[in-house]
Amino acid sequence: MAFELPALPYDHAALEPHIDKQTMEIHHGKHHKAYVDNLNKALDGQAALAAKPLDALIADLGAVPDAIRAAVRNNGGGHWNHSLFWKLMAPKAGGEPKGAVADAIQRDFGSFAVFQEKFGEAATKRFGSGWVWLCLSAEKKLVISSTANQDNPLMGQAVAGCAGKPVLALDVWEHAYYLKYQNRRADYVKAFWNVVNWAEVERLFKGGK
Ligand code: MN3
Repeated sequence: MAFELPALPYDHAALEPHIDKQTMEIHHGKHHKAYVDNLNKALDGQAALAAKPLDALIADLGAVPDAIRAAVRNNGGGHWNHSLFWKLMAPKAGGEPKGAVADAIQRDFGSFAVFQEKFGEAATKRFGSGWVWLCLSAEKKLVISSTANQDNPLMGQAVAGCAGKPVLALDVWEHAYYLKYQNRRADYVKAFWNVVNWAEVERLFKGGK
């Protein structure tokens, strides 16, 4: 069974005016699709690896042959990251979280405002292309980190430079915002807060897959 591009859980225009329709069309239909296609291409003839669930595949890159490891890391990471990212946004969403994740943000950052500031700082400071993460650590603490390219915390400390279970993610590749925001990454980050699907963040925080 080859990996497949998941459908967007809403219309391409549903996140307007914060994330524009054309960006969503290209981001999902071209960029994400290319990660899926290139992952399948890399795994051609690798039946055992191709049969693994995606999270298990990218969490154990040591099991991937040298010749295709970079391709699996980049494209498997790209597929996993974007599949998560679409669900972390929603129309008529955003604002402040409620419930258990709100309490944990308060506990680990002092306030929602401080958390937003630190997450935004990680986003603007990430040089080049990458992602910003809010993860639940092994000690059950919420931590902010960022990775380059399509790396993610599932790949572990040694590969990605961070670890933990992602509960919130932000794509800071230029392809995620350039059409509408050009070089203004900080404005894109500000807009992101209007579309965060906190119900999904809460579900992941509570142990959902
Ligand atoms: Mn992207």
